[in-house]
Amino acid sequence: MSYNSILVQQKDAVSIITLNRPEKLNSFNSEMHRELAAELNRIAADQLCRVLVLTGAGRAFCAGQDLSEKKFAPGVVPDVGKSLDEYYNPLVRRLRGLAIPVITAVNGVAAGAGANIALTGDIVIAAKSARFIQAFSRIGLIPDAGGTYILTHKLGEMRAKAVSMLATPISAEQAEKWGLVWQVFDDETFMDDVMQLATQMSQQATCALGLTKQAIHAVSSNTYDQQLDLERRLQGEAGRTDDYREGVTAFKEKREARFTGR
Ligand code: T3D
Repeated sequence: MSYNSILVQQKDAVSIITLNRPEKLNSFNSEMHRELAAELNRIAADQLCRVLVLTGAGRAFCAGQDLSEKKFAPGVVPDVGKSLDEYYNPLVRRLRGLAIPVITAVNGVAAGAGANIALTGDIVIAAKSARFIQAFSRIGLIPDAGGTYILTHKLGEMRAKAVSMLATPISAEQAEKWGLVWQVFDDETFMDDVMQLATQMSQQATCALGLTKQAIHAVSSNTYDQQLDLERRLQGEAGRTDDYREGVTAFKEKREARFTGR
C-alpha cells in the first residue's frame, strides 16, 4: 500500500513505520492518522510481521497534533475531545494492543501527543539528542494519548505533575534514568542499533512476547490472585505454540532455537 504521510518498510520479519512530515516535525494531521491506522491494522493481520519499529523522519519523532490546521470560528466552542475519540485513543490502543512487540525509536524531539505515543512503545529507545516534552500546558491542554496514565505509573505523582505542568523538556539521558526509556543510542548509529535490536527480537518466540505484554498490561487493574489466574491462562496459550516445542527441543539438543512466531 502507498501512503503520503508515513513511510513503510519490511525488513524480514521487522515492519518499520516512519512518520514522514519532517517540515512539520511529523505532527499529526488527519491524513497521517488515517494512514497510520490503516498500516497498523494491516500489520496486525499479517503473520509475517513479528516486530514493529515506529520512528520519525528528519530531526523529530513527532510534535503531536498539527497546530497549523487549527481554526477557531467565532462563537464556536471547540470539542478537542472528539479528536481523542476519533484519532488518538484508537491509535494508542492499537499500539498497546498489538500482539507483537512495538519498539518506538525516538530519533529526536517528541512533544505533546508525540511524546506519549513514543512512551506507549513496549521498548522505548531514544537517540542521545532526543527530548520528551509534555507541551500541552503551553497551549492550555492536558496530557493526552495516555500521558497522564503512563507518566504517573512510571514517574509517580510528583514528577508526573511537574513535567506536565511545567512542560520541562526531559533529555534522553534523564528519561533513561527515570525508566521512561529502555536504552539510549548514539545519534550517528541510531537506526542501525535499533534495527539490530528489532531483528534480534523478531527471531525470538514472538507469540510469547505478545502474551507477556498482555500479562504485564493487566497488572495495574488486577489483584495478585487475578494475575496468577491470567498467567495460568496465557501460559497455557504459550505452551500450545510451535515455538515452545522448538525452544525446549533446541535446549535439549544444545543448539540455537529456530523460532517461527507460531
Ligand atoms: O487538538 C487536538 O486534536 C487534540 C489533541 C492534542 C494532542 C497534542 O499533541 S496537543 C500538543 C501539540 N503540540 C505542541 O504543542 C508542540 C508544538 N511544537 C513545539 O513546541 C516545538 O516545535 C518543539 C518543542 C516540538 C520543537 O521546537 P524547535 O524549536 O526545535 O522547532 P520549531 O522551530 O518550534 O519547529 C520547527 C517547525 O515545525 C516550525 O515550522 P516553521 O516555522 O519552520 O515553518 C514549527 O511551526 C513546526 N511545528 C512544530 N510543531 C508543530 C509544528 N507545526 C504544526 N504543528 C506542530 N505541533
